[in-house]
Amino acid sequence: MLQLYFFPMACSLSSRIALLEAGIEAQYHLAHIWTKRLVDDGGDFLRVSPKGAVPVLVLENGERLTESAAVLQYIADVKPEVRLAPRPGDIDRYRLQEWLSFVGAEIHKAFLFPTFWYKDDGSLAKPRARIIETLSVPAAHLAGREFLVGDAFTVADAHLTWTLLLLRPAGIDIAQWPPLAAYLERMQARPAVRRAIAIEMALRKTVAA
Ligand SMILES: N[C@@H](CCC(=O)N[C@@H](CS)C(=O)NCC(=O)O)C(=O)O
Repeated sequence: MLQLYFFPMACSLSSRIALLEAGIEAQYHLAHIWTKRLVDDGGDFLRVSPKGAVPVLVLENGERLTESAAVLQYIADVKPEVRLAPRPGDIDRYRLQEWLSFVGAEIHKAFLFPTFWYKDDGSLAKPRARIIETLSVPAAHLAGREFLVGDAFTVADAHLTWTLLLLRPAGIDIAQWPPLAAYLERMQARPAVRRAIAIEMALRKTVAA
């Protein structure tokens, strides 16, 4: 069985969404990303992954895979019939990777990570100004489109959805991009997305911020 190391409402949420969307049963382990301890048994998360970051996916053969873009595509490829990713070789597979990179680098690491990691120590003015321009890119893309890639939900939607959920706590009002606000509402209406959020919001209360 696949195993996912996660932290509630961190970027590993998109991997949980993908697993639920695909109907893949998995074991979940809560890794505390600040203390680097495993909540189950107090073990050292750095022994699971020297990166000390979630997500970590443990494959059936025991290999460990990190980095959301890789983990999400792996999950999609376990159940190709669910079509959470276009087939390898299809131009849309590269579109998917294009969006996974954009979400991971330009939204997650350029804005969300410094905002939640460093809090506001006065150094966040530039990322805050830039995120407004950054988010106008998916907003324009999603005007008149239901999903990021093609005409069905993919793991890129799971990943963008996670970042959009964190905008409010990061002090950014999504209402300034009506296509993004409507997209987030549609994504949150999906049973797998709702369930993933409910599970992790309940667990969030058990870990100190
Ligand atoms: N490039 C990685 C970034 C993973 C990442 O930054 N995860 C955060 C949670 S959203 C984390 O575990 N941070 C702990 C740390 O960096 O020490 C990915 O896309 O998966």
